Amino acid sequence: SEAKALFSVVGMTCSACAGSVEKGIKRLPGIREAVVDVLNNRAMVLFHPSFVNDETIREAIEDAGFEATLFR
Ligand code: 9UX
Repeated sequence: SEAKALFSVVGMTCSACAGSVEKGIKRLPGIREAVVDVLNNRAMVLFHPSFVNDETIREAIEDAGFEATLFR
């Protein structure tokens, strides 16, 4: 079944920043959907937990250049 994670993402200042985060997340296996909200500093991700987990997604956001913490 599917899992949902919400991350707090610090440092996004424009929609291109949000685009890099979204692209970085969607490159991972097992991602169903990623919605990045630059105004509220959030990233919402739906994923298949047998393929990917919260921490791997968090690291992908960091690799895109932004500090990320699991919000819920
Ligand atoms: Mo443009 Mo967003 O350089 O950092 S992608 S402000």
